[in-house]
Amino acid sequence: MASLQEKLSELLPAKGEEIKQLIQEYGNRVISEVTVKQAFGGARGVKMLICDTSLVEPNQGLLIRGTPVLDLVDKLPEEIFYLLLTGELPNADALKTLQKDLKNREKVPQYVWDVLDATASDIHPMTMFSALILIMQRDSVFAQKYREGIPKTAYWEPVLEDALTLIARLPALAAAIYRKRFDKGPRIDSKPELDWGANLAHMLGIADPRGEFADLMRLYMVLHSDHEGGNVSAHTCHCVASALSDPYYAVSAGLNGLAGPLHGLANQECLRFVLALKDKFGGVPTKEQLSDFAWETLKSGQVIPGYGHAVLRVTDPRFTALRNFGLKVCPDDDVFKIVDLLFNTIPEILKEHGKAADPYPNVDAGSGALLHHFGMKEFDFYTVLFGVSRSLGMLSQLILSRGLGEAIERPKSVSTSWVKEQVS
Ligand code: HAX
Repeated sequence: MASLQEKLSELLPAKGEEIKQLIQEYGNRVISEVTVKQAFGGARGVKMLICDTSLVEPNQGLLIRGTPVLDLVDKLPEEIFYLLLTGELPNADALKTLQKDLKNREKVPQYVWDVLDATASDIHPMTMFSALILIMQRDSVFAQKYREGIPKTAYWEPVLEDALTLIARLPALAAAIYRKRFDKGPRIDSKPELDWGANLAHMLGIADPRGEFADLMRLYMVLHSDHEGGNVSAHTCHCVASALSDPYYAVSAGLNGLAGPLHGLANQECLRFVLALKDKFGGVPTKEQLSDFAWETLKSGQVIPGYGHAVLRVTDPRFTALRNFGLKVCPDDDVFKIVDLLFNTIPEILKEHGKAADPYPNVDAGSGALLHHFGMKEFDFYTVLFGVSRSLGMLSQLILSRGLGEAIERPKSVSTSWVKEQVS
């Protein structure tokens, strides 16, 4: 059975050679330029990062290694991790090997539980999640091997070790945070026979007689896994790891970016918005009521959460996947109905409002309603689930970065007066 380690040992040298040649032949060719607006505007659209795991096409949405995400919705998150890293879906043997490897690494050390048990229970779940990952830095094989002086060409191997251990432990960490933070009772032990996503569902302890919540967790983990290299979480993780900080430091940092309201926290803002609508109108509003509410929100200077995107210019296919799931599993749920009504109303309003470059729903517009349907009503927790999934992408990108010997990030900054001089 070929392991992920063996597969990468095969792939990385050829890829490294391809990049070396590209730099040798075309190292001075220009692939992007930066306008003043971009320099002050979050470097939007500036092509200055390499990411081979996935691509976000403005008119198509997320492609994982070239495959549209909507064609991957029936895959397991473990398969997606393998795909992100290698460019291929694993065959049955390779999947089994990866799943076994993850099972062998999933036990969270007691010192981590001691830290969780000692934290105040009103700390935000994302803070707990990021902190526990940071605490596990103590176990970093990469940090240890680096101290021992391994060669640069071998960096990726202990990074992969750390990544697999981290991924294996994330479901138990997330579930334990949920149970502690929201008084759900003691931690639930992992079940050896369950796949990674179903095990997360099991350890969260949500009642799931039909296995639909486990299906949702698998889907959720697939959809949120990666979104190319420039989003705040992936880019932060990449930047921190480029200093050869180990995966625990880097993923914890990436998650701190994910915790922002314009990024991963948007899913909880979205549900808050939907529930505010439901409260105000005592159920599903009419299209007119919803439209008035949306205009009030916009006129008060707030954004409509779950709508708009820095790159996308169409309905996010990840939203479509979640909506399809909702239409199958909970079409009559009031909260889901409001999400659907927003989908049919907001784009026209945002077009008329005339500001948002993308008036369509992003992934965060629908995910909260589905979690809410299954009784997970603690929306402060939602970004943790996003984080478990996004770690798959951040870590694949990180392993490849080390495997391909990428340099420390150090773009040049300039002052406002320098810009003024340039343009005058
Ligand atoms: N409602 C109202 N106004 C919006 C808007 C929305 N949903 N989306 C964008 N705009 C406004 C912006 O605030 C901006 O206004 P100003 O010129 O006054 O500053 C203007 O439209 C242009 O912005 P943009 O170029 O379309 O969008 P950006 O690339 O700057 O920002 C955001 C993209 C996702 C941050 C933005 O669309 C937004 O705030 N959306 C709502 C929050 C949200 O859903 N975030 C989740 C994004 C998905 C994600 O990354 N998840 O992790």
